Amino acid sequence: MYDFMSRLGLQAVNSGAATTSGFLPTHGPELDVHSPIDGALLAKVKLAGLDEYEKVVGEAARVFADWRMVPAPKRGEILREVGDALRAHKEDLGRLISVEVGKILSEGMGEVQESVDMADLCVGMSRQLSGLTMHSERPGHRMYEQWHPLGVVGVITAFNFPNAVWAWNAMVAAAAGDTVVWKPSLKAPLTAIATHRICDEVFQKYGWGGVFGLVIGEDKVVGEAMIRDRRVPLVSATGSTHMGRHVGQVVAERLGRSLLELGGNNAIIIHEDANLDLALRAIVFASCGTSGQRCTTNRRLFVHESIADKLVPRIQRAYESIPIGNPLEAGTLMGPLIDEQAVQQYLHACDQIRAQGGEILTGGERVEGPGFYVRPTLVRARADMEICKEETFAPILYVFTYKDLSEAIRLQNDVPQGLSSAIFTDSFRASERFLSHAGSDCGIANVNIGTSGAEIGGAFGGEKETGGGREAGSDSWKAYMRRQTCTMNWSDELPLAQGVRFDL
Ligand code: UN1
Repeated sequence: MYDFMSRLGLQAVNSGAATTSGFLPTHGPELDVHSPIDGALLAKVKLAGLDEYEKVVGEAARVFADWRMVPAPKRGEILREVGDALRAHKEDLGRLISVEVGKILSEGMGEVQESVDMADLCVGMSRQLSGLTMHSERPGHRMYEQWHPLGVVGVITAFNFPNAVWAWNAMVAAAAGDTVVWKPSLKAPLTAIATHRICDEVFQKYGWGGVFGLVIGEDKVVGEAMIRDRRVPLVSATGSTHMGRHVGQVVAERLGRSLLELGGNNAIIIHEDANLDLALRAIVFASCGTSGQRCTTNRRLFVHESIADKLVPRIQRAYESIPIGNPLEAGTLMGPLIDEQAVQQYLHACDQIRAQGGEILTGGERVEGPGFYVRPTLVRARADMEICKEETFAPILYVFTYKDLSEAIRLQNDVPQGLSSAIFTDSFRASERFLSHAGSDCGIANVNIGTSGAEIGGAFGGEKETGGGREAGSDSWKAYMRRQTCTMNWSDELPLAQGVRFDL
């Protein structure tokens, strides 16, 4: 047990007892939580069953009735304190994320910063939930639209961003006047518990316990209950396309809303005039950062044939020297994968690559010893390799060469997923083509930066099998509210629209 874990209030969890704020069950099946760093047992967490799910969702629905009536800027004031509370715990939470999911400390802290940024953004957003006014075609009439809180928002998160992706949703939802029920990944429950505790404490202080709820349980128990629950008008889910397809279908069946942030198969195009020093750093961060376990990880690289011989060996050297190891140690750039299953999937993908005629330039194997470490893998790929169209959640990069930009853009788009994309070029024409209607088909398109590490101010999400959802900044808040169009008649007449006459 690490010191910072007790500072985050996790000792009670470790002994299997209920925590002080009583949001974890006291009985029921227990989950062992291990660190991917060395496999050490970190804690035991009691899993929620349907009873606890009922309790938390019932509470969220009850609290919603009052929370929605609090003026949005007042809701924002509470979020300001939530942001401060996260700031105060940034170091400990960042460490917990490193220990629980294996990302390097700087990325663990960066993730908490992303949540702080979300809280800050939503303080301002709470004063900007504005609708439009329209000119009525009828004299003495006025039309406008307003945005109302929606209800209980279900938030299903993945292990790889166990803190920030919840914040993308929860902060916006709370500003919008919704309440939130969080179902985190069972691969990262401790970060969820600590995050929930920090934020819930602020809400409790103002008498608003229940705005944020947490249910840690199995997909097939609490996940299924949530997606079928008509008291949950919006389910926001992050994870694999396979999971999202199921969530989307079940929620659609009851005509609920879903907001899906699913698999990516992101690519970087290196134009012939690219600054290769810049490109190299971006490629390695985007492809190896978080050990290739971001939805925004760069998985494919299209290099102009005239510069491939210069760039590819440099990437290979960087891959061969990247420091792999304990993510808490300074200097480490790649920590472990999340678990043994992830290592097996990586090894299976490497077998497929060989079977499909790909040439592994470096990597393709696990690092011997305890924990779940693998080598970053660089592949000279063939255009017809089926595996390049799939998302393998591991540090594997497929390199292709191309002759002209249209071909590169076509190949980049020729996958089922559509999350993030980038081009490296100093050419105005090339970057504009990449960003044009006939350019990248992804939700994110960058010039001279990699595919990952998006800021929260923009709307985050992607097209096609990535699910179409948009979270975090810009006008993403609209998904968390319901729009109402209002027409006001201040005249003494009752004219009908479209010139219809209906005289009694
Ligand atoms: C994810 O991997 O699910 O753009 C989210 C990024 C981060 C968020 C990634 N800000 O890489």
